Amino acid sequence: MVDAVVVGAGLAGVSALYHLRRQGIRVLVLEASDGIGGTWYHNRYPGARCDIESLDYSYSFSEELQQDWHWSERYASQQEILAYVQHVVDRFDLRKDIELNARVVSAVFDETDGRWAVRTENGQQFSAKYCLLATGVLSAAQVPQIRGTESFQGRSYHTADWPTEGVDLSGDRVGVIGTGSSGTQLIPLVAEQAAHLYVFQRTPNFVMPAQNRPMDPDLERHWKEHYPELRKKARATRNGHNQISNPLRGKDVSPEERRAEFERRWELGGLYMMRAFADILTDPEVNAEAGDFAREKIRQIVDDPATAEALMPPRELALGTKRLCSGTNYYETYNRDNVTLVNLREAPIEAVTPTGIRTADGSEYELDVIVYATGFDAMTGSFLRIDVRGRGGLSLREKWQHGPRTYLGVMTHGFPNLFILAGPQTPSVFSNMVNQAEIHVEWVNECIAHLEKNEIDTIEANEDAENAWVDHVNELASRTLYAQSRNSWFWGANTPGKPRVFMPYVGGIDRYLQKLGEVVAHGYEGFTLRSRQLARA
Ligand code: NA7
Repeated sequence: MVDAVVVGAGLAGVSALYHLRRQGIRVLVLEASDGIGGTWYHNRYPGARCDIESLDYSYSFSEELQQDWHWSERYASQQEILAYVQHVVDRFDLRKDIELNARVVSAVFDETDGRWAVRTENGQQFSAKYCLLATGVLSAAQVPQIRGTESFQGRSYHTADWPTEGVDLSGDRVGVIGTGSSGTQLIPLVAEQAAHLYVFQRTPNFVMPAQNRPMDPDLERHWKEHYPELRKKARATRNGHNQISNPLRGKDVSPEERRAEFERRWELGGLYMMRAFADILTDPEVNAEAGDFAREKIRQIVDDPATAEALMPPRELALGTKRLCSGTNYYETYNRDNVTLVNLREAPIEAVTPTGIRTADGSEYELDVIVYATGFDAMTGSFLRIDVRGRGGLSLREKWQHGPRTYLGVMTHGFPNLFILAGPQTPSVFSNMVNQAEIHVEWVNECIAHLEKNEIDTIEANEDAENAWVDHVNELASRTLYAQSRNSWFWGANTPGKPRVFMPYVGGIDRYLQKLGEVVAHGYEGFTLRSRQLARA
């Protein structure tokens, strides 16, 4: 008998276990796979690396942990983040409450006893007062429906489901489909191994140089001396980390100053370009200039002008409205003799054949290996793959059929005591995910403490508060360039049949945190708290 079931043992699930257990809640974490670490367990493809700096992308709950842990690089590799999560789990003795190979298939709220019945694929059933979904926004891998995929006689891999033992590609003819964050990180490393690499590119993305390097000892010392204030500072920013943002608006400075700032951002690397100017995501002209700057860089780096042209993101794709990629030697890789860019905008993939890939212009690419770097059913996929049912048998899939509906991203009306961690309608993917996860876990932890202390049975989001939050999320997004470039997973555009609804919250971590705090200060405003005897709004 447990008090809370947490679904998923990624960064959010592990944090939830740590916090809830400390307040005496009996917790069980159910994890579908055979290892801990969530996205960092599965995305083991060569080059997988975080695009938020490692010192920021880490838990803040233990001063000893942050003092002891040493990050070896500016941006941590997948292996290092995975080692970190496993260290945390061992250090705080969390493993004993995590059950692996326990894929949750359904979670059903029973109104008679006010508890959640959670069932796994292998038939286990658990009952808990609270159910926390920590299944991640980028965890439901997406395999495209391309004719003939099953007929391929070579080897196929998805970046988000990379074999634990690794893959030897030396001497192989490899085709990579997809040039998002995963593809653009992977491509330079595959090119070094493969006999020949064919990159099948549908939409060219903006890829910033990561400027990764070994950890600067002075920077690490500075962080270790000032962790509490740097964590606090991160929470007072829009994006939940300490990357330098320029408060100036691009339109208020001269073209020369804008250019100098773009150059500086290119050197700072990675996502820093997103913070070049306060209006980079709202002023089309400033954004277009940043895009032109990046296109010019591509032209300078790539030797063959036709390849450079094909690698340039189209002008209608505002910079950053598809998640900006952060890579190492990405454009340089196209100067290698063993790399060919296949421009799917000219001729899309027609079929996967037993021996490779055929495009619509009749070209046949003979391959030994196909790598699908084709992303995720993002933001909602992992939640909706579970049959979640609330009051009166209400199905979450049905409720969200036209897009996610939540109050503060943390709960959804009709589903008492169901908490959604770092999911849709939160800053999540626009922020530092560890910070976002911790913010949610702290809020839920405090909420559960409040319920327990006051002998309250259930908490549920009110419909009107939820409607207002959904409107607010949409309204903020409509003021940005995201509203004009809808071809991204932020809009569900990459998943066939998914409604085109903008899913993340663009208001920023700072504003979001303030709202979470206000709701609590006003006695859980917008929620209904019920106990056996009385119901009060
Ligand atoms: P993304 O960013 O969704 O990228 C997927 C890529 O796969 C993208 O280039 C897609 O092209 C391409 N794709 C998808 N389906 C097809 C088909 N059928 N044919 C050709 N190309 C296809 O996923 P990632 O894993 O790279 O990154 C996801 C997030 O993880 C990332 O944003 C970071 O936040 C971490 P499209 O752009 O749709 O034309």
